[in-house]
Parts: sequence; structure tokens; C-alpha cells
Amino acid sequence: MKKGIEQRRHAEASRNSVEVKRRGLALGFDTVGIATLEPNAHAGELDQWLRAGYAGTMTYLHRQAAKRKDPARIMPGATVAIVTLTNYFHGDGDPEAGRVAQYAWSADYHQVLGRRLDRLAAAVRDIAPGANARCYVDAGPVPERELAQRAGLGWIGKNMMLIDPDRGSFTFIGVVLTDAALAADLPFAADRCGTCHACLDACPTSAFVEPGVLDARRCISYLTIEHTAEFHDTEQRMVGEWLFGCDVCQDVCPWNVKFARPTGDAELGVRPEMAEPDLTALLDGNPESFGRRFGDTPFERPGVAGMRRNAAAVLANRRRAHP
Ligand code: B12
Ligand code: SF4
Ligand code: SF4
Repeated sequence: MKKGIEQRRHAEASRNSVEVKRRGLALGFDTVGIATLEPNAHAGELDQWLRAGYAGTMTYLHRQAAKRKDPARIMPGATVAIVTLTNYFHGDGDPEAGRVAQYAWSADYHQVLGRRLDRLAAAVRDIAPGANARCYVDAGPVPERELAQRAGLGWIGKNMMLIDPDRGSFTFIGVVLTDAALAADLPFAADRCGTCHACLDACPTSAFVEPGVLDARRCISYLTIEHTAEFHDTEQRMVGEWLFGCDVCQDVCPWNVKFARPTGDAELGVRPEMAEPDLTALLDGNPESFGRRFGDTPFERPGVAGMRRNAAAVLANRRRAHP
């Protein structure tokens, strides 16, 4: 009798999972998997990373650590995470423009994916009436790469990126936590980096302390996006040609070289003022014109002062290279 009930529950959870994935793909996600929420097996690595000071001024990572280590605590009652990947790869940019990481070439992904995840959460409530569902993209204490690996979507490379074997790593991760009855996928068991260490060798600032351990304070992405103070001389030199973010440890990865294909996502179309920004215009630091041009883009995070600092750094580095 008990066994019969168990079997029926299991069959219902499997059916629900198939339907959630089908609806997720129909909404425009490139791949969808389902992860369990047991405590993080790599909690020790996170503690060590924080203790070493590698988070720099990202103090929110310290505050969120307890929940990142035990994702079941993030949303009371949640039993699984629906994890989505969305390809944002665009191809090569103009080397003459200030370099901007590809994830920022289109409208702010927090908004685009936030809306899409809301629709996926509504689909979950439709498939499992009475279920609760909450969406997260790059916000909140969600260990997104860890959950994506658990959902079977890829492995965490030596460059710390979640690498999908069919698409590479130029993907956004979006998560819906829910208490709906869903069957979880098996974790992605393999580590397909093998003996490669191209990302570690290519990082222009030697930010990797060891494979899979990044000192964010040395990472150009951190310096140009998260760091709020003016650059001191060494930091200014470290950013090189990068105006916003950095893609070097992804560009050299053989999994991207072989498998990354330009996205056809209509909501992630390239905006020229982002992909090839005018450095001297950014120097003027006018909040109104900045707000008009970049108010709904990822440049809003460092804001007008941060982007002026970044543009000044790139121009100073160019003058050094070509006096
Ligand atoms: C803080 C942060 C940063 C910081 C620190 C980056 C870092 N490597 O930790 C800075 C500003 C530098 C940064 C940069 C970038 N970021 Co960022 N960032 C985050 C954020 C908000 C938190 C990450 C975090 O907690 N870091 C602390 C480290 C210690 O934790 P972790 O990365 O989760 O690592 C865990 C696992 O690696 C696990 N682990 C360790 N060893 C092993 C081994 C195995 C087998 C397994 C399973 C797990 C495992 O343990 C660690 C601790 O739990 C996430 C969003 C989120 N909520 O998770 C986005 C996120 C990781 N960033 C993202 C992106 C796109 C970037 C950039 C590419 C942007 C750019 N082009 O400039 C760069 C890439 C730099 C790099 N090589 O990591 C994406 C990554 C997508 C993907 N496919 O992997 C995320 C998921 C945002 C999103 N929703 O899409 N980022
Ligand atoms: S994003 Fe750039 S600076 Fe940061 S670790 Fe990767 S290659 Fe190094
Ligand atoms: S460049 Fe090589 S080592 Fe680095 S993440 Fe890619 S496959 Fe792994």
C-alpha cells in the first residue's frame, strides 16, 4: 500500500519535471535541469575563500555564506531548484573600442531573465497547483554554479565557470526555488577540464591562486564592476583595455572555442553603445546623459563615476602603450 503511494508520487514528480522543462525551453531558456537542495559539499571551499579575503569589498558574500552553504534555508519549504542556462554569446567585437564583457552587450540580463523566470514560476504553479516558487538571477544567497552542476547542466571549470558541454560557458544562470513535487536530475559527474590549464595561463592579472580559486581583488571583472574606489596605479594598469568586465578566461577555453554559438535570443540583441562604447563620451561624467543611455544596462552597476574611472584607465593604458 505504502509502496503504491510512493510509486504514484514518484510518477507524478517525474511527469511534472518533464512538463516544467518543456515549458522552460518554450519560454526561451536554452537548457533546464532540476537540483536537490542538500547542504553544499563545497562549503569548506567557500569558508576558506572568504577567510583568505578573496571577496575583497563584496561583504554581502560573507553575510550570505550560511545560506549559500545550505540552500534549503534560502526559501522556507523549498525542496528543489529549477536551474536554467541562457546562452549570451555574440561573437567577436571591435578591438578598437573599449572592451566590454559580452554578457553586457545587451539589455540588463537581470531584467530580461527576471521576467522569463517569473513566467517559469507561473508555469510551475500551473503544473503543481498550490506550489510556491521564487525566482533568482545573480541576486540573493543562491550558489548558482553549484546548483547548475547538481542539476546536471555542466561542470565547474578551473576558471570557476559552469561549463555546459554543448554550449560552453557564455551562459547566464537563472534559478527558481520551489516546493512543487519535481524529480531531480543527477549531478554532472565528470570534470572535463582534464590536463588543460589555458584559462589559468591566459588571465592577464594572474588572478587564479590555484585551479578553481580566484582572488577577486585581482580580477578585472571585480575591479571594473564591483570595486567602488578610484584605482591606484597598479589597479589602473591591471585593467588594460577592459572597460567593463573581462572575458579572457572564457575566450581561451577550448569548450567555448569549439561549442559557443551566437545566441538567437531576440531579447539579448547587441546594443552598439554597449559592445563598442565611446570612451571619451564616458569621460564627461554627466549623470543625465549617462542615465538616458545606460540606465537599463549593466553599466548602471558601477554607475557614472565608476564608468568614468574605467574609461580614464583604458585611455591612460593606451597612452602608455603608444606614447
Ligand atoms: C561574486 C560573483 C563574482 C565575483 C567573484 C567571482 C568568483 N569566481 O567567485 C566577480 C566580480 C569577480 C565575478 C566575475 C565574473 N562573473 Co560573477 N558572480 C558572482 C556571484 C554573485 C557569486 C559567486 C560566488 O559566490 N563566489 C564565491 C565562490 C567561492 O563561490 P562560487 O563561485 O559559487 O564557487 C563555488 C563552487 O565553485 C564550489 N566548488 C568549488 N570546487 C568545486 C568542485 C566541484 C566539482 C563542484 C561541484 C563545486 C565546487 O564551491 C564554491 C563555494 O561554494 C554569482 C551569482 C551567484 N549568486 O552565485 C555570479 C556569477 C558566478 N558570475 C557570472 C559571470 C558571468 C561572471 C563573469 C564571466 C563576468 C565577466 N565577464 O566579467 C566573471 C567571471 C570571473 C570568473 N572566472 O569567475 C555568472 C556565471 C555563469 C556561468 N556560466 O558560470 C554568475 C553565476 C551570475 C549569473 N547568474 O549568471 N563574479
Ligand atoms: S575574468 Fe579576466 S581577470 Fe578575471 S579571472 Fe578571468 S581572465 Fe582573469
Ligand atoms: S580553459 Fe581548460 S582548464 Fe580552463 S576551464 Fe576551460 S577546459 Fe578547463
